[in-house]
Amino acid sequence: MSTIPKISAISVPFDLGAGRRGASKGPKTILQAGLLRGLQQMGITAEHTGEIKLPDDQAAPLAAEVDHANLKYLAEVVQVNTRLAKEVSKVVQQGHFPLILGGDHSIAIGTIAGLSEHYDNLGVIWIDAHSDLNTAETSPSGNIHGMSLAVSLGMGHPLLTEIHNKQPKLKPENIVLIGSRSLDEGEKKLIRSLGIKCFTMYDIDRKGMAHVMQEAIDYISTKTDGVHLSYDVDSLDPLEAPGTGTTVKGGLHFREAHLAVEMLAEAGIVTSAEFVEVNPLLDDNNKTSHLAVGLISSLLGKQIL
Ligand code: B3U
Ligand code: MN
Ligand code: MN
Repeated sequence: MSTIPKISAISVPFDLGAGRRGASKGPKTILQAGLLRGLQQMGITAEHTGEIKLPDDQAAPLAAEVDHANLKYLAEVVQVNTRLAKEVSKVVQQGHFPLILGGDHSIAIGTIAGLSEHYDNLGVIWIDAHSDLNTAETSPSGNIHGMSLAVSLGMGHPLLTEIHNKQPKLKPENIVLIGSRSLDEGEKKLIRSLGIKCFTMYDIDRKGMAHVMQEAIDYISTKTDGVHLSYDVDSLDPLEAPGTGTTVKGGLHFREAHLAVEMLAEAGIVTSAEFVEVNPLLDDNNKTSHLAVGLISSLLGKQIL
């Protein structure tokens, strides 16, 4: 990235959108792995703006009111994402680069909601083993982290789609999925019917990561006024990133994962990013937190030479 604005890191220690607990501890271990120090050593100005407050008892009456069949912890997800959307919007308003540390992937709902206030044509690069395009009707689990991209497209419970007003937050033609290898039937149908650009692991194997990333960059950069990178660490192979809740074998290798963010840095198109689903309780010696720090540093311009 040529000129990097000040980075404002926001921690979201929330994991009720996932099926397993522990991703709430992700932000702390990513910070402990030396994220801010590393960025400062690169000459980047980075601050930690603090943690998004977790759901409180106010969520309980809301939970009682709403129909939340197959939407686990709906009220809590709504509350946290409403707060996150406001914070992200504030950071953009200040002219800083929002760097969100999850947390499970349901927090993309709040991130994208906050960003959408400032962009008419927000692009999203979604690096993930999954597409997170389920709704309550198609979800096999009821876990909202598997629905966040659908919500951002305006599909799902109104309490989720109406967070931070603007609807929908995203257009299907402004999304690129990369690393997909575990898609539910309803998600496959949606990807096809909406024509969402999707680079599966097959495409990465067939064409190579450099080719896929160049296609993705060319596809998204001309028609968007900002690009958000939503990076789920389960996109990596479980051998590289064991500390995450829903591992799927056959994922990105360390070098492919880094090349993707290095090419994004070189293209200079990314205007915000989030790194999600780091679960230290499942990790091997904080390997996945250190990996996340490496990926963030590369995204923000760290080079080998
Ligand atoms: N597609 C499945 C599994 C899943 C999605 N995201 C994660 N897992 N991390 C679901 O439950 O929606
Ligand atoms: Mn995900
Ligand atoms: Mn995933």
